[in-house]
Amino acid sequence: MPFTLEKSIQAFGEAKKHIPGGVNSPVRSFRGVGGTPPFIAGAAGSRMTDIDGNTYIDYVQSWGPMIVGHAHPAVTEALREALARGTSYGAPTLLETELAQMVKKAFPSMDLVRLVNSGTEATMSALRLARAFTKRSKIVKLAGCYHGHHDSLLVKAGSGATTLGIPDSPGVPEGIASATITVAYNDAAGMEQVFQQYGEDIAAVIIEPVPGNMGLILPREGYLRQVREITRRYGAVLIFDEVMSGFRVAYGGAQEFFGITPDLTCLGKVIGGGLPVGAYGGRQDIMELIAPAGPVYQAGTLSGNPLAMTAGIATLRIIAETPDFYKRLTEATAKLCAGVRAQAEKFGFALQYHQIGSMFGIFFTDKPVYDYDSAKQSDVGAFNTFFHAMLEQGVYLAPSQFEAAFMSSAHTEEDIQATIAASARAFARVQEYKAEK
Ligand code: KE4
Repeated sequence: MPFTLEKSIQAFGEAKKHIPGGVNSPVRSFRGVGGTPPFIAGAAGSRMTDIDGNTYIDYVQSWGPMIVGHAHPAVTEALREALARGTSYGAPTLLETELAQMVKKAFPSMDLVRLVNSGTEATMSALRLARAFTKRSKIVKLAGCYHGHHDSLLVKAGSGATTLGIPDSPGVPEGIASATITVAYNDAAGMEQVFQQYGEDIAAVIIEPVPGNMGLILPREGYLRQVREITRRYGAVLIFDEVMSGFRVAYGGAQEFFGITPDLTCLGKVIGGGLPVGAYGGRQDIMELIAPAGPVYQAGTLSGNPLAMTAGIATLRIIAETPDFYKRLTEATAKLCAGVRAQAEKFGFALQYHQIGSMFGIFFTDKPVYDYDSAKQSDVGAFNTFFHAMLEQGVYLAPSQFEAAFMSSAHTEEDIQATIAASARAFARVQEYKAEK
């Protein structure tokens, strides 16, 4: 059946009449890569099917949550049973305690855990908490890291590397943006310089220990340890935003993988199994400031929702009960990357391949990528050409050079081989693109 997006094109036109940009989250609009986003009709395992009947091997997985694959029978069965007991009570349930205990088991740095509805809520609340705990107002974020859409973090670097932030979106007040300092990732000297200049006023550093929002970037040897040492020396709270890396890089996230203990951790995505869940947690002496235990207010109508808890518990249980879950997932991811790399090298493309656990990313540049500026050197046109050539062959990658891709335990050897074969034809298209440039 020839590849067509005819029905999605119509659906996108209709959606734009009712929803800004036709989507409920900007990156889904394909604005980064051009073209029309397929409207998805359903998904199972490693595959998604759109309303035109095209089927895709899915490496986006709802941007991370679907690590055991779409519509896993154990998850859907647990949800079916939970549905019969109602959808939300606005009152405590045993499920919330169970999920919190599972999270604490995987993340021993989290003495207490508060469940919320999104990663944005988790990071927003963690920052408020860090400011309350330290009685300081400034925060440090890393250029290219994304932590959700709350005002304090929709900020970009000012003119110099260590100047106070300026808004990265209309609607963010200067006063809030200027309390956020942006530093380059993988630059410990720059972090040290910021603390020498503002250290006594810095409440927290919030960092994606393994950034997945500027493409997948890996920390240099010792970098995270240096950040931990600097924040401890100045009494600033170290917040690991593991919304994406948590249960992805390892069961215990990047903090387990690299052996670093943050003061607070933010989670999301996988712990909801595809339903809306976020979480933040960490040191008892900090978390006990959170209402109603303490004075720092944070609340949510649907926080700890029984359906979301059910999907998260079922997902984490599958992971915990599958022998060598991460070993096999990491090996499958490495096999895919090696196969794609071999195809690229046949065309003489020296691209950058990053992989850790079940996360991977390819940068269309022959130069090393270690932070946001170097990531922006990538040939976005080449990536976009590759993206669409893969999509038309039934491989669904993240619609942006500056996102990460994900492998799930539902992906098969056949999926991997089909993806590698599709990449050969996609690189041929990239070669044509380069010849026409
Ligand atoms: P949400 O509010 O979207 O649940 O989480 C925000 C967030 C926080 N921290 C990290 C490290 C994240 O990656 C995210 C959200 N990730 C994006 C993908 N780049 C979600 C996709 C989207 O925005 O639609």
